[in-house]
Amino acid sequence: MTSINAERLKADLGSLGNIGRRPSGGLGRTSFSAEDTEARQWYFDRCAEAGLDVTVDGIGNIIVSSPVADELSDARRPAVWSGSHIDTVPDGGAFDGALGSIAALECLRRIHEDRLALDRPVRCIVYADEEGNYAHLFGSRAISRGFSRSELEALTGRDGDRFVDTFTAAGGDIDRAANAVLPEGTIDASVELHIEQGPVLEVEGIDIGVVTGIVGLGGGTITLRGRSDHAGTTPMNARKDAGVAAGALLASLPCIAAGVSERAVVTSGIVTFVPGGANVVPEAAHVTVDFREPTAEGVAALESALIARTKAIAAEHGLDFDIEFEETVPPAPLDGEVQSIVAAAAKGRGLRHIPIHSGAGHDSQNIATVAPTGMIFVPSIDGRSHCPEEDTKWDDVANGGQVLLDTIIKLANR
Ligand code: HGY
Ligand code: MN
Ligand code: MN
Repeated sequence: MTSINAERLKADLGSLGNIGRRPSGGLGRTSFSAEDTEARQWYFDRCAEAGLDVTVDGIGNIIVSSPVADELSDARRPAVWSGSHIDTVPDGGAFDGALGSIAALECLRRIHEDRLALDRPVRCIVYADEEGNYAHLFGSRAISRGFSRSELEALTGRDGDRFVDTFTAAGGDIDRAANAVLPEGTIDASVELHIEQGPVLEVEGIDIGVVTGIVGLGGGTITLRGRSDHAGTTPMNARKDAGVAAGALLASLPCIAAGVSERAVVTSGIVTFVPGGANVVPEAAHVTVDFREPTAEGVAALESALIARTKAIAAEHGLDFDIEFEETVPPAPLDGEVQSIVAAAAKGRGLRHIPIHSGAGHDSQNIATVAPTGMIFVPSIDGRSHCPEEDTKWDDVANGGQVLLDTIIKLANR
């Protein structure tokens, strides 16, 4: 059985984890930013070092192949894909996405180095903008569902930049981006290694999570529009204060989630007041919302509840409002056969494993719409993620990498 080079995997995770490091100790590699571009160049260098071939598709996904392995396999057959992302949330951790991206590269390097003759070719992928600076799970969505040119032109990032401007400045071509959908049947099967980003595996003393499905999610921006006034001379009962209305909306989020189900979650991570003066009653408040539930009905119910609550608050405060929601990303059940192969791989390595549902969104939920797809989780220390404290034990990193390699080989030869 082929083994990963765990030391190399660990070293690569360590060096990628130094790119985009913030004073807080967290990582800031927002997609298509200078830090993300530096990380992508680092990744290209690792591929070149290993003698692997790299292409970048129309939306910026990086696709890696081994000329040696392709020579030995039937390169005309659809490929087994594995990968994740290397962009991060604004102050994120060193394992979210990076683990699955580097481990997939390590698997392809080992297949390449050992000249494994597999029945199917293997590709490792780095998906662009998984963290949704422009749209949730952007890169994998663009190759599975696609974005029209007008949709791409309407996209803006967290910092208010237009996607087309940032993307073209980073060397992207919008015409290619609008035509990035994969030809049907390109992917034979897909498997992604990822940290759990929750507490279950650690609390239950489990090594490997065999992911059964991924949560559905939606999001966007709710804008409440009032009137700017002097903070000192305007009586409280004469205001159209968008800030106070935004506060009422934020305070109602727990109740909105509980009103849908125990597993529903709603988050607002960015609130912007306009004009943003401490002594000015805000005329507008832009409130981002991210909402999730394991079922499509639950996601739809959250969206309707947020709209209804916004309408009620706007009426109560005498304000106008706008709501701009992205198209929701459907929940994805993962493939039964791939799950069994992951479970058998974990068992084969003497690792404790359980089925587990993902409350985090992943590129795999888009890829699952075009190919049989599975995911492998490893424990997160204290269940923390999307923060500088995000951490995973090196033994778990090595276990995850090995189970990923065993799974890829099994998928390629099944
Ligand atoms: O938001 C998520 O669940 C993922 O990290 N993009
Ligand atoms: Mn993430
Ligand atoms: Mn992730």
